[in-house]
Amino acid sequence: MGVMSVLIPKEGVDAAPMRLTEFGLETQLHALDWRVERNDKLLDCSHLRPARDPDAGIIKQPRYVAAVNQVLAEEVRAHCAKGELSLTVGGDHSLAIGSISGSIAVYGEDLCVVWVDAHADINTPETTESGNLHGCPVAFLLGLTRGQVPGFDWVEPILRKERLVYIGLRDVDAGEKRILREQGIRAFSMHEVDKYGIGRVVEMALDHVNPQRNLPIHLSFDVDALDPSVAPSTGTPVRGGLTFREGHYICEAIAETGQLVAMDLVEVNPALGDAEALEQTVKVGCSLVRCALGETLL
Ligand code: NNH
Ligand code: MN
Ligand code: MN
Ligand code: MN
Repeated sequence: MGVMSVLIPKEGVDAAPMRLTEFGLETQLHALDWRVERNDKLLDCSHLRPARDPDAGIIKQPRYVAAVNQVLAEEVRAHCAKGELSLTVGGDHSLAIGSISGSIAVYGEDLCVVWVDAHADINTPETTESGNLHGCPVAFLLGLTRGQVPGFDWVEPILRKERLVYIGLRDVDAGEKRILREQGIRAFSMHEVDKYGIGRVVEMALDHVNPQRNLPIHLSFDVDALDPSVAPSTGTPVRGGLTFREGHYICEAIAETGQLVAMDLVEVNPALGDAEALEQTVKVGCSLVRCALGETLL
């Protein structure tokens, strides 16, 4: 089988990549016949932290997050350009600004993004209530923020909203709901998962972004999409989430398309919860990646 790389940012949830590695992610991928080329350039991002990084309005650490993402974008771009599948293990979801900038630099407007999350992460500097950039990556990628946040002028907002689809939403801010409505972005919340079942939801989601199943897919998987009983060690757990099987089904169905070119696994936070919660969350993270990379039940 092909080649992949593991790229590893960044702060707050910075212990997660090592935990997944310790838990055997690389070995598990070898067992699935992947050659793994690990890229540790961003395992420690502290050298990228500027001496002074004052808030930009309400936005926290804008220059630092921008600098890490700029490096990440180039690393992902280089891996994708070699035809490798790029796996970015986070870290928080702000890293998708860099990872998707990298994959889209290679695949262009064809790139489809399947965003699996309890949250829409489409806040702009105007709508964000928290000032956390992990709640804003999609707005950057769609060009809803251009020029407003220091450090991010390198981002080429070329993701097309027709190529973006959400699964698992259930905690969407008022401003985000307005943006989703105004932009006409397709989203399958937990309501649709309950109504149609995960099989039909994934089919409808792929029909929307990738009707012929011939376009490259970037899967951005936030573990908080899963129910907190399944993935407890995460920063913003929201009840009523995807079951263990629903989460894995999404990954399996995307693997079946044969079009996965990049994946993010984000928001595992080893600092939250007890040892048992952490082991459970890390294990789930590893198995989601395995399923997306071709592990089957039979
Ligand atoms: N919407 C909130 C914010 O913008 C929460 C985002 N938190 C996440 N997103 N974990 O996936 O701050
Ligand atoms: Mn976070
Ligand atoms: Mn997220
Ligand atoms: Mn989330």
